[in-house]
Amino acid sequence: MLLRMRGFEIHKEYLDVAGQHEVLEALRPVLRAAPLYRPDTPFGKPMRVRMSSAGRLGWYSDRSGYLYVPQHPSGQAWPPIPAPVLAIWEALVGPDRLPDCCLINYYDEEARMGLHQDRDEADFSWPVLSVSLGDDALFRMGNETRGGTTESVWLASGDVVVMGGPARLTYHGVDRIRFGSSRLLPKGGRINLTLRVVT
Ligand SMILES: O=C(O)CCC(=O)C(=O)O
Ligand SMILES: [Mn+2]
Repeated sequence: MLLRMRGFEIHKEYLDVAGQHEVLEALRPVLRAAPLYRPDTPFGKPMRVRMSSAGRLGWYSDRSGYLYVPQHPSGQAWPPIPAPVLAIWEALVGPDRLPDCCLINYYDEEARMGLHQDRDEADFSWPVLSVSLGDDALFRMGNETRGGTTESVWLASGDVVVMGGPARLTYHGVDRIRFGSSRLLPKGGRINLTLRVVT
């Protein structure tokens, strides 16, 4: 089922349970090679989510700001984006240009993500595509500038959101997760993947 809200295309139940497991299995070696870590924000506080990346470039944050870098903090290159993840991009965005980065966010019981824009990429004509796995998340959508009214939707495991066109620079965030609502991840929590064309 496709929901459209504020320019966001929300593909509810895009991945069935088998498809969710396939993506999760493909992420395991990625997270072994590039373990989740907790980045610092430019404001000096650590982020609430734990993060890693796959692809040519990974999204990185520290006290000096946000940037894309070719290596995990360990110094190793990020592992490639797994094929089942690229297949979602090819199906919903197209095969002409594949994403440079798959940012991996892990939300534990306490984690959330404040309202923000994704604007560290060079070309906003490409969408950001988000894949949700595990526990439900309350996803909030605002406007192209800070403030104003917002609307929220619960994202469940297997839901895919395309943030493109008018929604590409729309503020969005995750208020909270419903810990334990899904059995996909053995230890609970939520994984969100965002696929991005960076350069
Ligand atoms: O977790 C989500 O659903 C959104 C993640 C996000 O907005 C981001 O990583 O920039
Ligand atoms: Mn974002």
